Parts: sequence; structure tokens; C-alpha cells
Amino acid sequence: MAASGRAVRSNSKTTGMNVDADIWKTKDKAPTKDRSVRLRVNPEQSNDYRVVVFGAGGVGKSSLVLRFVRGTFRDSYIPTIEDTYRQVISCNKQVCTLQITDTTGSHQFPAMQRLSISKGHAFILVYSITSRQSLEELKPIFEEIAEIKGTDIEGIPIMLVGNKCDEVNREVGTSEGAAIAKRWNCAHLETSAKTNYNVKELFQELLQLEKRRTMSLQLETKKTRSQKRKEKLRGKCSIM
Ligand SMILES: Nc1nc2c(ncn2[C@@H]2O[C@H](COP(=O)(O)OP(=O)(O)O)[C@@H](O)[C@H]2O)c(=O)[nH]1
Ligand SMILES: [Mg+2]
Repeated sequence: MAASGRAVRSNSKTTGMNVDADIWKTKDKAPTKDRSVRLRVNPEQSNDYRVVVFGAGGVGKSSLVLRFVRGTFRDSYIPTIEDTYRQVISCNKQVCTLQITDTTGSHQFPAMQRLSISKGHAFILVYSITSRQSLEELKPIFEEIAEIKGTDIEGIPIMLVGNKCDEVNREVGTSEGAAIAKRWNCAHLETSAKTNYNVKELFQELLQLEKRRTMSLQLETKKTRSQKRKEKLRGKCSIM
């Protein structure tokens, strides 16, 4: 199909009017060919930007996502299987969907994990500052991301996040988290989903790390008709 699509285009370019005449002759078949050309969509050109959140169970992945998407927080712990949330953002001055996938934990469902990594454009790796173990559990996840993405990893936004920084029983120092982030060549931030500390900043920074597209959480608002008219009138006025 694809090959025939290309052939149609290059023919019409090189032979011009004669090909058009041929199309009229084979009127019934031509539209089918044409449709196949238009339906081919490159997934990389789609308007979705996929962010995947990884980390051990209980570190606050779901809480961070829910705080960001809905502005809510709950004290109870409800284990997640996999949930995806969607937000409208601006990408290269166009409207785009930010897809946030909240995963189950560190190493359950390896096939799902590999699929999420292959599809993901950016990653948030969460540990709890109250658990050294949760930071250690991120190492195999980071290694798997590095393995699947290969040399592309350099351009992939990754944030290492120390959540629950409102807690007093700290096991991981801020500088320890920062040192690991430096080793993994990614950014580091401490957050609290509970007190809403650095949550929006986390997503903002992640989008800023993406250098292949220009992305922002703010949508550029379109001017209304009356705004445009007012501006036009203002431009016409002059001091007599
Ligand atoms: N103190 C504190 N508790 C939090 C924070 N974020 C999440 N929690 C609590 O940690 C538990 C696990 O949170 P959850 O988001 O379900 O963790 P997940 O398994 O990583 O998705 C819940 O009881 C939350 O209320 C935080 O920033 N500070
Ligand atoms: Mg969860």
C-alpha cells in the first residue's frame, strides 16, 4: 500500500497532466488509492506526549499524579495496577495531550514495564526520602530504561524524585539523591504530594528537559472576537 501511495505521488509530479487524465479514466479505483495514502500516520508525529511514573509501592507515585492532575491528596493507600491520566498542554505552540501513566511498583509485571518504557517519551522515577530501599529499587528500572532506549537516552527527560519530604524520619539525604541523579545524568527534585510542594514544578521541569519539542503546561489562549475588534479599533485611533 505504502509503495503504491508513493508511486502515485511521484508519477503525478513527473508526468503532470497525463496522469490526471489517467485518473479520470480509472475513476472508481483512484479514490481508494488516495485514501490509503492519507491514512498513513507516523506515530512519532502524533500529538501525545507520554510520561511514565515508576517507583516502589507506597512511595507516593499515585499521590503525586493525583495531586498534579486533580489537586487532591488522600491518606489511605490503594495499590495501583496501571492508570493513565490525560492533560491538555501546549507543544510547539499547538495543543497536545500529556499522557501520564501511573504504574504499579518496581518489578511486578515485567512485560508491562518494558512496554511502558518503549512507549514513554519521558520518565519520573520516584523514591521516598523515608526509605533508602525505595531509592535502591529504582536502579534496575533506570538500567532497563537505559537498555531499551539505547543511545537515545541522552535526549530523554528523566526526573529522579524524592517524595514525602514533609516527613521527619528521613533516610535519604538531599545530596545523596542529587549525587545519584548526577550519575544517571538526570534531574533531581524533592517533593511532597501531601503538602503540594514542588509537584507542579516537577512536571514543568520535566517538560523543559525535552529539547526536541517546545512544551509548556500553559495553553496559549486564543483571543476572542471582541478582543480582536477592540485591538483593531485601538490601532485606528489617533490623537487629533
Ligand atoms: N507524608 C506523606 N505521605 C505521602 C506522600 N505521598 C503519598 N503519601 C502516602 O503514602 C501512601 C502511599 O501513597 P501512594 O500514592 O498510593 O503510593 P504509590 O504506591 O507509589 O502509588 C499513602 O498512604 C499516601 O497518603 C507525601 O508526600 N507525604
Ligand atoms: Mg499507586
